[in-house]
Amino acid sequence: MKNKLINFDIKGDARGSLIALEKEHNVPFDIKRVYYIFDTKDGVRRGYHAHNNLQQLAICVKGSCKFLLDDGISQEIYTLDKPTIGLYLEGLIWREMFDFSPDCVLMILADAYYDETDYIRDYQSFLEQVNS
Ligand code: T46
Repeated sequence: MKNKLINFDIKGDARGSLIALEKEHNVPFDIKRVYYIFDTKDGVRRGYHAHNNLQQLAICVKGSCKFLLDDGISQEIYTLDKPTIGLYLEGLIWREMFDFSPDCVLMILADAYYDETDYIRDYQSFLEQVNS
């Protein structure tokens, strides 16, 4: 899987911490959209889809959650529990997000505007596409 964790430099001083996200410096794509997921109810699992053509960077800016990534062959679980790391998502990857802490704010940067036709929401269709 090409997905990977990116560590961000902290611009810290006596007042506290600051992280800047910039195209090409620590975000490997042109940012067209930012959305965030918060107030996720206990026990909820989200996602259950892949994308045909979308790069994203997921950052848990508060609290924690987990990502299950599945490339059709193997599965990996990533824990996002600090605002200093981002999970880069690209390629044909099935994703599920779970174990959201009550205070979790999951921010996601994307390289394209929202487009429902880019989603593969059926797991069998996803597997067929992986193997085609
Ligand atoms: C992804 C994972 C990590 C919009 O109107 N605009 C948007 O930019 C997004 C992302 C969603 N929506 C609407 C579509 C649905 O009516 O918001 C509602 C919830 O979206 P969805 O069920 O797709 O949310 P998740 O948490 O399952 O998945 C989201 C992203 O959609 C997806 O691209 O990779 O987070």
